Amino acid sequence: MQQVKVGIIMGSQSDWPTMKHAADVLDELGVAHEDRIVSAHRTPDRLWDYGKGAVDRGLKVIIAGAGGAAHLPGMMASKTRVPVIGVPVQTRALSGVDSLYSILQMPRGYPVATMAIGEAGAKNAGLMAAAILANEDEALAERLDAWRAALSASIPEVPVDE
Ligand code: RP5
Repeated sequence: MQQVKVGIIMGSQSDWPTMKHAADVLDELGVAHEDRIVSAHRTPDRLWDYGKGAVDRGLKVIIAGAGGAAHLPGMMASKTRVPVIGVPVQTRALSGVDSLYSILQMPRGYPVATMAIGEAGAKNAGLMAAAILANEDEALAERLDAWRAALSASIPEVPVDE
């Protein structure tokens, strides 16, 4: 079985429809991942244990998605040196701008690589994680190059009336 190198964590079950876009693109690229609910506010001990064990368990990238007062990515970045990619989940009250600012404005010293709000951000987080791993994995690099070429080829040159 493939060693799991990507951890996808999220603050709530309600984040999964967004974070699934990260999982799906990793599946497409043949990258093993684990998916967990880890909440900064509701399960702080779980967050701490996850961050503490991340290096020893062989995780190379953590994708962390949360909404509202989205402290999960930043807290995880404070607990482990495994790179954290943050995904701001779109919220009803403030459309995800709250999530974005909560994740983006880290104090110097503990970076989080922050993606766009919502599904596009989650998908890009998966692609970013794959790109990081592809630096040390030639077969994955080839699959990622092919994925990017296919996307490029799917874009028509001339617009049509719909
Ligand atoms: C955050 O609060 C979660 O990341 C989620 O985006 C948001 C709302 O959570 P639920 O009330 O839907 O569980 O911690």
